[in-house]
Amino acid sequence: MTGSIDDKHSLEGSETASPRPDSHHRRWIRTLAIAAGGLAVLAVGLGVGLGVGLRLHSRDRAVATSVNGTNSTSADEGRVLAQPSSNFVLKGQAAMAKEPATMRYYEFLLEERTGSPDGSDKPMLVVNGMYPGPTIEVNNDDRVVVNVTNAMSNASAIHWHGLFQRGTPWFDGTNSVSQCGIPPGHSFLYNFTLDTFVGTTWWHSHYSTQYTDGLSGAFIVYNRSETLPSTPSIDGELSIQLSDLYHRFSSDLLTQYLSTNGMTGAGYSGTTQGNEPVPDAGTINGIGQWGDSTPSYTNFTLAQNSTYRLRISNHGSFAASRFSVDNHTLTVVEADGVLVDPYEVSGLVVQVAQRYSVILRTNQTAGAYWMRHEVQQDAFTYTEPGFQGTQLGVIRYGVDNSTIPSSALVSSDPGSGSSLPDLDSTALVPYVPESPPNATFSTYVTVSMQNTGNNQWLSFVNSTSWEPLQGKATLLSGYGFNEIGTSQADSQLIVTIPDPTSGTQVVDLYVQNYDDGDHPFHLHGYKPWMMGQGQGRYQGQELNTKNPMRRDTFVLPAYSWTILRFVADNPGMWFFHCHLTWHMASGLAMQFLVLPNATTSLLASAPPVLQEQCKTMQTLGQAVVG
Ligand SMILES: *[C@@H]1O[C@H](CO)[C@@H](O)[C@H](O)[C@H]1NC(C)=O
Ligand SMILES: *[C@@H]1O[C@H](CO)[C@@H](O)[C@H](O)[C@H]1NC(C)=O
Ligand SMILES: *[C@@H]1O[C@H](CO)[C@@H](O)[C@H](O)[C@H]1NC(C)=O
Ligand SMILES: *[C@@H]1O[C@H](CO)[C@@H](O)[C@H](O)[C@H]1NC(C)=O
Ligand SMILES: *[C@@H]1O[C@H](CO)[C@@H](O)[C@H](O)[C@H]1NC(C)=O
Ligand SMILES: *[C@@H]1O[C@H](CO)[C@@H](O)[C@H](O)[C@H]1NC(C)=O
Ligand SMILES: *[C@@H]1O[C@H](CO)[C@@H](O)[C@H](O)[C@H]1NC(C)=O
Ligand SMILES: *[C@@H]1O[C@H](CO)[C@@H](O)[C@H](O)[C@H]1NC(C)=O
Ligand SMILES: *[C@@H]1O[C@H](CO)[C@@H](O)[C@H](O)[C@H]1NC(C)=O
Ligand SMILES: *[C@@H]1O[C@H](CO)[C@@H](O)[C@H](O)[C@H]1NC(C)=O
Ligand SMILES: *[C@@H]1O[C@H](CO)[C@@H](O)[C@H](O)[C@H]1NC(C)=O
Ligand SMILES: *[C@@H]1O[C@H](CO)[C@@H](O)[C@H](O)[C@H]1NC(C)=O
Ligand SMILES: [Cu+2]
Repeated sequence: MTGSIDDKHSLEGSETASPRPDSHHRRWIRTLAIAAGGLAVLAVGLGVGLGVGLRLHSRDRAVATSVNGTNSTSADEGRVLAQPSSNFVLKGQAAMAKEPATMRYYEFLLEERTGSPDGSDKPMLVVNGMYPGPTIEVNNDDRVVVNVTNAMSNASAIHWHGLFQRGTPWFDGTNSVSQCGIPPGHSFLYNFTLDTFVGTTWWHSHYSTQYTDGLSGAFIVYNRSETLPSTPSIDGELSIQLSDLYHRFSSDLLTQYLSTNGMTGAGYSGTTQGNEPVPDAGTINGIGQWGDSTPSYTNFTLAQNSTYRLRISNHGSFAASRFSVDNHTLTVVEADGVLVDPYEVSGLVVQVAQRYSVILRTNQTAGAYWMRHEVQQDAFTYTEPGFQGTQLGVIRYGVDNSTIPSSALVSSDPGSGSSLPDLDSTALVPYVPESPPNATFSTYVTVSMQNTGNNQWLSFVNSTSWEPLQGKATLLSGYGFNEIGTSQADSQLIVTIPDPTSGTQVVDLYVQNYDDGDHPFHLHGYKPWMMGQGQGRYQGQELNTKNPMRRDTFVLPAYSWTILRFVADNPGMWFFHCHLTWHMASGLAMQFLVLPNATTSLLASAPPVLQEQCKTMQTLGQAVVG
């Protein structure tokens, strides 16, 4: 993020009637300072003595690491390990239901390594030497403890997408919002329960564009007694992780994206500024095919005449992903952790950060079939040389486990699993109906992308373009050293939902997308209802109060309005942002401070390491900005 505060001011001057939230969050800062004063003194005391001396670079690290799922040794030091396909065969709900409620402990070691997911070497950031990182599988009554050790040269933070973090908002893993970043050479212990979340999700770095370079993995939360709608027994479960793939390191791409000449450079004849980086390829479970390299495929050997649940997630940074399995109908039964009425499709487009479960029946002729990941190109604004959008994996049954589908079918079958149309995500209906309560609080924001007075192409929510504040976290503001300065606050749009004097706050969030692009937005801490959406401006159209779809990641189409509703009963500072990494990094984000009084009370039990790491990050200063 290279935008300066002055750019924001110049833009703000060109807008009218945009009241700033300053008064809200200044009051928040004051309230917190009083309530947390005692804790802050303790925390600052503990923080003394930590500093740059603990910085560590991955190449200096000599220790062999024992990790979850695989071990790294000196032989593969510096290379990303290919995960065997068997790592994506999940334990599954039936087996997990037999395990007692427990604490699930994981160790994550974050490192810089060279990988080649599609046969082309590239710099990566990975957990435990693997891409994708380890799959977390837990029951919804478990406690999850993840010790994240940062052996990279920049700070980091790991977000558990879609989980609510009720009572522990400081474990949400969002840089500059819930924590200040885990400094290089430091560890941070995430320790949380699952509350009401059940289903398919994922974890990823929430520090700058780091997850683009590989810091992501699946996170599956099982419910011991879950039975899927109209699905007899499940014989097996698979994790299918889709992603776009860039050959260049994300921070280089980001610098060029934000530069005046943009991705295509000064000599390009078309519009160049603001064109998002176009990926080179894509992956299924970390494996893709590109160029002349010998293709490798993720592959599953399944049992014939059986029923499988495929838990699909899009870990991409920019492109939506279409998934299909040749000659097979897929039945959608879950979206973002919400069971939905069964919906049979030929294929489905999964937006960035969204998840779906589909049922696949191995009821066709014994053989090997392509799983297809078509990297969606509709948002691409220029041609990336060598781009390869069709990415394949193998599902086979009733044949030898080395069989792969006929190469003639690589491009001839468009992935029409059947004659059915693809998923229309707006037609999804929650299987367990809910009627949203009436709203008690409403807020309105606009989304836009604009050129600033300083000729920078940035993203805006109202008149703010979000910037992470080095060594600060808005949730923790008020600890003395962590307050947000007035000038810095210009990049922070914080809407405060006040503590109700009685009952609960129910928030309507009305978002107007003024941009010509679609944006997959994600709200942390909640799973809002989609009350309504339409082209143009909202003009009082009736909202859907009867069992609207609820999910944590939803698309705001170009030039459209959307109304989301959520019961604001989870105190904390919650990020609301576009999930395309380029857009988030150019400012497309805001925050909700939900119930400031209740949040202040909670913060009394926040671990002191949060403030220690803020202090360390302030000491490191600009040396490690992400
Ligand atoms: C965003 O700006 C609009 C005017 O464009 C204003 O009505 C609205 O209240 C602003 N929202 C916030 C949260 O400040
Ligand atoms: C992950 O690895 C750690 C250290 O080896 C081990 O203690 C822990 O039990 C493992 N967790 C799982 C879920 O396998
Ligand atoms: C990893 O290393 C530990 C300790 O050396 C060993 O017990 C374990 O079996 C290894 N795991 C794998 C998957 O090789
Ligand atoms: C987390 O891992 C680091 C690095 O191995 C270790 O030094 C630290 O003690 C661990 N923290 C906890 C709470 O286990
Ligand atoms: C995790 O948090 C719980 C509840 O605060 C606490 O009892 C437990 O000791 C913590 N676990 C670790 C490993 O710190
Ligand atoms: C699978 O089902 C088909 C049709 O019912 C049957 O002909 C075939 O023998 C079955 N195959 C196996 C391996 O059970
Ligand atoms: C799969 O479907 C295609 C037509 O869509 C057909 O040509 C092909 O024979 C089918 N393959 C199998 C193994 O049934
Ligand atoms: C296979 O299962 C699908 C549902 O997944 C069903 O629509 C189709 O009719 C079945 N085909 C056969 C040959 O049984
Ligand atoms: C393939 O079959 C061989 C021999 O039965 C077995 O050892 C191996 O584990 C199988 N591999 C897979 C991926 O199923
Ligand atoms: C795919 O299957 C082949 C044949 O069983 C196996 O050699 C290969 O390792 C598999 N690929 C992966 C990524 O596991
Ligand atoms: C909710 O709002 C609707 C429409 O404004 C109204 O008819 C209904 O009575 C309200 N329900 C409650 C519980 O207040
Ligand atoms: C929240 O805290 C503020 C400041 O301490 C106080 O004035 C207000 O009454 C509190 N609100 C509730 C609902 O307790
Ligand atoms: Cu966006």
